[in-house]
This record gives sequence, structure tokens and C-alpha cells, in this order.
Amino acid sequence: MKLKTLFFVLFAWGVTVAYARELPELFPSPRRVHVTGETYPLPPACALAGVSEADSAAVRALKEELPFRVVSPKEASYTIYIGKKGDKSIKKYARLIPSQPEGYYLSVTGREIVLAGADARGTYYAVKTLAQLVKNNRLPGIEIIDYPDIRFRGVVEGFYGKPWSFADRVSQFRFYGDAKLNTYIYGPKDDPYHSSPNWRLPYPEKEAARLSELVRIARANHVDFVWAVHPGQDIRWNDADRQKLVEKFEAMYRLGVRSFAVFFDDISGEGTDPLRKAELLNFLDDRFVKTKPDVTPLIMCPTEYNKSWSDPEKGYLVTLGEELNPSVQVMWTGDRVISDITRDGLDWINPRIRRPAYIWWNFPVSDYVRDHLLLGPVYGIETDIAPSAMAGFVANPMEHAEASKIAVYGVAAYAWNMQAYDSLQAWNGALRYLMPGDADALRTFAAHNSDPGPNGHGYRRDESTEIREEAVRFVEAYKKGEKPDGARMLREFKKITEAADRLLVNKENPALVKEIEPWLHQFRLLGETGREVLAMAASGSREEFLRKYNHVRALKELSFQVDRSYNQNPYQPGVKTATLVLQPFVNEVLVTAVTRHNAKYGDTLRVETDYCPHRLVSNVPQLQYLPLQLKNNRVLISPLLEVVKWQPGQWVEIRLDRAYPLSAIDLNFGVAGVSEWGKLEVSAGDGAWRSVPLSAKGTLYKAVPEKTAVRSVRFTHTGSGEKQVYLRQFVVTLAEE
Ligand code: 14T
Repeated sequence: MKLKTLFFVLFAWGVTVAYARELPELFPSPRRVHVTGETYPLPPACALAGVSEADSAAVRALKEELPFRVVSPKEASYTIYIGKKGDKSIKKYARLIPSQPEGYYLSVTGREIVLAGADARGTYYAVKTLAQLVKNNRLPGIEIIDYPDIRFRGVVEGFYGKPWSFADRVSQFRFYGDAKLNTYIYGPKDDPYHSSPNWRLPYPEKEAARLSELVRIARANHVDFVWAVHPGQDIRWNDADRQKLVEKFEAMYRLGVRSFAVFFDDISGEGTDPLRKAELLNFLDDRFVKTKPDVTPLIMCPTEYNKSWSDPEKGYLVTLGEELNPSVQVMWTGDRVISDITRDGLDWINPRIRRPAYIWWNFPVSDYVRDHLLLGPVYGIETDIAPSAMAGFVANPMEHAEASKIAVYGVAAYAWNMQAYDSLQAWNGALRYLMPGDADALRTFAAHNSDPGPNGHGYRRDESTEIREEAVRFVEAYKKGEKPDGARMLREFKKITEAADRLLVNKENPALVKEIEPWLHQFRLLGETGREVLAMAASGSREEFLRKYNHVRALKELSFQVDRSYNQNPYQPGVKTATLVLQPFVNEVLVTAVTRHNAKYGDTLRVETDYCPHRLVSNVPQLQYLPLQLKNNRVLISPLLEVVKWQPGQWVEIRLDRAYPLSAIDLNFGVAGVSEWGKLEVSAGDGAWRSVPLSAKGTLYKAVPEKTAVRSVRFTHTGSGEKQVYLRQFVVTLAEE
């Protein structure tokens, strides 16, 4: 390298570094940025070149987000050139525009701004980036060349539970515009007109009007509103039903929808057939999608939508890969229903379906752990995947729309620029975006509300990472009989109460506060309980200990009341917070403190933690890791939404911590005829089992065992052949003793 060039490079680099500090953080990270080192005051008046031709959403965003006064070219000393490749206004810059769809070239100098898109959406994104560049009413001298890694990026509203509201969705679309997300797939499991049997019916007028309005707002933010149908549970492979589908698509088209999907997830029976499915989808593709030039490629979700469910013998995925029109996009959740997205995982699926998978990432969805919030950083999506290995990347969110933005922000950062993805940076950015004035309090809350707790999918997240080691150290030392320094733990619990209080009265983001409010109350109680438990551990006098002990009991009862009063859905009712590290910390310290106190003073104080003493044991793989719930005198297996494949000889057992008299056992596997292939048995715990007869009412089965004490209850598949059932209910009710 010549000396002159070297100096130049070092100089340019120095300027870049210096101004990178000044530069507002751009989100998602642009691909190439060059700052000149200058900054300029926002021009009060400027001419706009290209507005008549340019994308209308881009022009509107420009006028809304930047306070310019528009003047005629003659009066102006400053000009904004806006347009897309091929437009006259930006002809001079055409060779600087990246060729990738949605890409753009942006530059700011002392005399002009150039916003040049590869296409209309690219122009819009150039404006969105420009808006982020304004800081203290100044703009930096800058050049940006930018484009996304993944073509379709966004959210699939695909969860079970209360669908998002109109206001939720409007707020999402604005956010997607800011985050350069271009896709929203509408597929709420609990919308009757999306799923069986009502998918055949048109939306009632009022709902249709609302959907139409949503489609319009999505479009104004350059978001493709994809309407999905979920017909698999009762579809018949005949002409009548395929016409019904076309009719429904036509009706949605009239409402403004230009993107469509067909989901075949979580179904059993006829609808799973891959050949028939491919036939139907190709029909829809040929007769509907391809006849309308403004409709985007059809998307489908297979029944075997993850590796653990795919049966290599039956070749389901390969059939789809071979038979489906090449333009049809195929969704995929990874190695499991809920899992990391990895390079190896994509290397496995893509050759089978003969196209890059369209990722349906089941995060931060919480429909399988509805008493928890998933607010932690986005991680477990690999950054060394070739962008071309994924046709799309959409996240399935929580029913809490605003709170889901934390994770969706991370997904947006990842899908735009994988190489630059930094999990913690995106997380912090999201917290500031949602609550600029209370980001620290929100961080404290989110840091302790990220793990879903034990669940049937075996999916876990880090939680309380900054205090975890300290918590372990404290408990270990305390149990050994040492007097560990609790200052750091105490500080954390104080921070928790402060954060909860501040968030409870926060006025910046009322939608978010409303969603998380029950958890904030629970979090506040945790902060108090933590402090008092630490006080018990440190306390010298018997009187003080008793006072703290009584307070902790009161706090625990209050926490129990919150858990029983809010979020009473039938699946995982209640409100849980900080369950991975801090709740166990509180319980361990409490139990140790009370035991020690009892020994020292001869007292008989009792402790109740909400830990479930009973166990589930099973050799049915899908049931093995399901948590048990304890509700008053009822012990139950957390219901599962998926189809459970049950092989002959396999059983599921509730093993109680000791023998109890039972008043009832209730089973609901979502199917009738259960007693023809299975038997229910109880045991006193001595290894001997006796059968109990079942009485049926539809799919509900009930047994009332004799009043002898029972330690274990099990149900075994004693028939032949795989059974497909739903675990709706498995409840053991303990009798009064
Ligand atoms: F279509 C799929 F890719 C998919 O993930 N479908 C559902 C989805 O609607 C749900 O939100 C998500 C998380 O619970 O998982 C899928 O549904 C299931 C899958 C299960 F294994 C629901 C319950 C299950 F046990």
C-alpha cells in the first residue's frame, strides 16, 4: 500500500470511529455506512425532487417524520431527491443503489439528501433510516448502502389464546415499519373464521371491514398482510372444498389482501396427506395466486413442521418437496416445535423440501406456558446461516402484543443483518424503544421474566443472568452454616421493588403496562419477600425473626392471591415471575432459616413454598416432561394442545408424594372409545396395581376409586397400534382425609 493511501485509509477510519460515537444507533444495522465527519443543522426549507413519482408511503413518512418546510426548487438551497431505481429524480445515483430487493442508497451532504430505493419499499426504508439519523436537530454527513439478508421478515400471529386486538395490530404495523419488517401473517388459532369448521364462511360484515382497514394500515407501513387459513382438521379432498377455499381467498382479496397462506399444523386424520395437500395447494396456486399479478407467492405450513415430528419412513416432507409448485413457500419451526434455528437444521430440511425453508420461529410465543412472560434477549438463532438458506423468518409472538415487541425487535435486527446481530444490544435497544424514560426499570423486569419454566417442549431460556452466580454462592454458604454477605442480593431485591413501582405508574407505554400489570404486582411482592427473607437469614433476635417470618407468610399469601386472581385461563392459569433463579432462592433461604430457627428455639414454625411435591412419570415421549399442577385438592397434568402419539404398552402415571384417599380421577383424551384400548389403574405404592372402571360421557371419562389410600395413578395403552389422542385432562382429585 502506498503511504498516501495508508494515511487516507487511517484518516477515513479515524473519522468513521469518531463519528460512530456521535451517530445515533441505527436499527436494524445498515450494511455499509460511511460518515464524512460533518454534521449539518436540519434545513428549515427544502425542495423535494421526485415526490410525484415516488412511493406514497415513503413521501408521507418523509413529511411526517422530518419537519421540513417544502419550497419550490427556485427558492431552495437544499434539495431532497427521492425515488426508486429507474425514476428520473435519482438517475444520477442509480449505479449506487444496491440490486437487492428492498435495498437503498442514502446520502446526506450540506446541500442535498438522496433517498434512492431499489424498489418502492427500498425508498420507504431509506426514509425510515433518515429519520433515525436526526439527533439534536442535526444530520450527519453520511452515505449508506443497505439491504436485508432475509427476504420476508416479520411476525406470524399463530398462537392459541386471545387474538390480538385491532389497536394491538395497528401498533404492531407501525413498529414493523420502523423495524424494516415487511410481513405480518394473520393466523390466530382462536379466530373461528380462520380454522375448522368455519374457515368456509365469509367474515361477518363488521369483522370484514376491520380486517380491510388493517390491510390498508399494513400497506401504509409497507407490511404485507398475509391472510392464513387453517382448514386441515375437517377438509375433504373434493371439488366442493377446494372451491370453498378459492371463494374465501377471493373474498379476502376483495378486502385488500394480496398475500395468502394455508396452514396444516396441529391436525390429525385425512388432512395430513401430503399428496392431496400438494394437489390442493398447486390448484390454489395455479387458479388463484398466479392469475393475479399482485398476489405474492403462496405460503404453506406442513403438518410435519419440525424435524422431531417428521417420519422418515413415510417421506411426508420429500413428497411435498417433489410435488409442490416450486414457488410455494414451506414453513418450518426447526428441529422441534420450539427450538433454535441452526445451520445444521436448515441443511437437513432444505434438500428435503427442495427449497429454502420459511422459518416459523416459535418465540416468544407463550401459549404453552401462559402464566409466564418471555421478555428476555433473542438468542439461539445462528448468525452463520447463509441468508439464502431461509426464504423468510417470522416470529410467533405472545398474546401480549406490546410485550412481544421486545423479541420481535431482536428478530428484526437478525433478519436484516445477521452478521451484525448482537443479542444484548438488540434487547437493550428494544427496551429503550418501548420505554425511553424507564428503560432501566423495564430491563430489571425483563431480566427476571424470560424463562418459561418446565414445559412439555423442553424449551428453556436464561434468566436473572447477572445475579445467578451470586444467588447460588449465597445459598451454598448459608446452608453450610456460614453467614454470607447478602448485600448484593439485597440490592437486587430493592431494585426489583423500585422497578415494579415505577413501571406500574409508567405513562409512556400504557399498552405495555396493562399487559404486564399482574406480573408487576407479583414482581413487586417478590422484591419485598426477598428483602424480608434476607432479613430472616441475618436476624439475631427471636422476636425480629418472628416478625419477619409473619411478614413473609403474609407476602406469600398475597402472591398466591395474585396468582389466583389474574390471568385465569384454563391452561396455565396464574401469574409467575422470576421462577428460574429468584423464587427458588427465596424458598431455599426461607426453608433453611426456619429450620435453623426451629432447632435453635424449639419452635415449630412451618413453611409452605408453592413447589409441587407430586411427580409425573411416563414413557410416552411427548408427555415425559410435562409439568404437574397443584390446584387446591386437584393434581393435574398441564394440558397439551398437540396430537399425542401413543404406542402400545406406553403409560402415563401421576405419582403422589405419599398415599392419599382419592375422590375422583378425570380423563379427557379428546376421543371416545378410550376404555377399549387402555386401562386405568391405581396402586398404594407397594408395586401392586388394581384396575379401576371408567364411565364415559362423550370424550370425558371418570373413575371413582374406593376410599383406600392411593399413591399412584396410571393409564396404559393396552391395545394394538399407535393411538392419536389429545391430552385435554388428566386430573386426580384428593379426598378429604
Ligand atoms: F404451525 C406451526 F408451525 C406451529 O408452531 N403451530 C402451533 C402454534 O400455533 C403454537 O402457537 C405453537 C406454540 O405452542 O406450536 C404449535 O402448536 C402446538 C404444538 C405443540 F407441540 C401446540 C401445542 C403443542 F403441544
